[in-house]
Amino acid sequence: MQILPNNQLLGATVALALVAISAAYIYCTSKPKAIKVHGVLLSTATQRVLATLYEKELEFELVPVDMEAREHKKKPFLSLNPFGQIPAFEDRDLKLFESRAINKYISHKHADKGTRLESGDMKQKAIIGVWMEVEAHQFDPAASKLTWELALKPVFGKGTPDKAVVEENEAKLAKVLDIYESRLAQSKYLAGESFSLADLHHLPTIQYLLATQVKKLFDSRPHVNAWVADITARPAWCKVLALQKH
Ligand SMILES: N[C@@H](CCC(=O)N[C@@H](CS)C(=O)NCC(=O)O)C(=O)O
Repeated sequence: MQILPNNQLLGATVALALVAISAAYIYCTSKPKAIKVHGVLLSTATQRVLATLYEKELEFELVPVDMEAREHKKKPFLSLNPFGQIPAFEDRDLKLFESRAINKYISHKHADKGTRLESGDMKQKAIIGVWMEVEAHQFDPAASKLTWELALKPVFGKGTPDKAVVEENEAKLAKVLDIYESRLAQSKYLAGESFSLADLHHLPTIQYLLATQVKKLFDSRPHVNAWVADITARPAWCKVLALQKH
């Protein structure tokens, strides 16, 4: 028995399909995301985590923190990070802070998704671990001070760069970059032939410093220069930069 003529039946089927697709779209886009990053886009530590999430092709929600209102120093933010710093991270019931630890968790949990940022091989894992520590303890102290003095102080209207601090930290960073230059003459990336978290962790400060006088320290070292060009052009990193333009 035919209830509707053929063309009406087709029309009704298409309409039903459209309703179902729209409902699925609305559900997916409005569904609360399991991963939440509490932070701000100008923050280097927040950017470090976002770069990893994009490399891993994971969905997340960026929850803005009103730093001017010192929201990060008050409850309820302090329950996410008792040190009152951004970013803070939530994956359902798991709450983490410290950008590098967050990144290790993400890359471990989602080892097979998106870009491989760590290695299953013990020796390779250890080498990546060494260069992650180098970034945190050798590179970042000088790079962060220079980022603050030369790139962020002007943005926040906090006065002019302190020349002595800049000089001291340029000298420190130059020494670190000499070691990077020899390392990168041996392998394309810091921990070997593949991009890893060890490289990724450098991105936020390098990106800021490229717009300052410190760029010369990268440019003058050919292997460092090629590495910087390579890692700052990664699509995942470009997505982090694009977020800042919105
Ligand atoms: N080691 C921490 C550093 C976090 C950090 O210094 N966050 C900065 C923004 S990039 C911050 O919250 N600054 C405000 C403050 O320390 O009061 C990490 O990697 O997550």
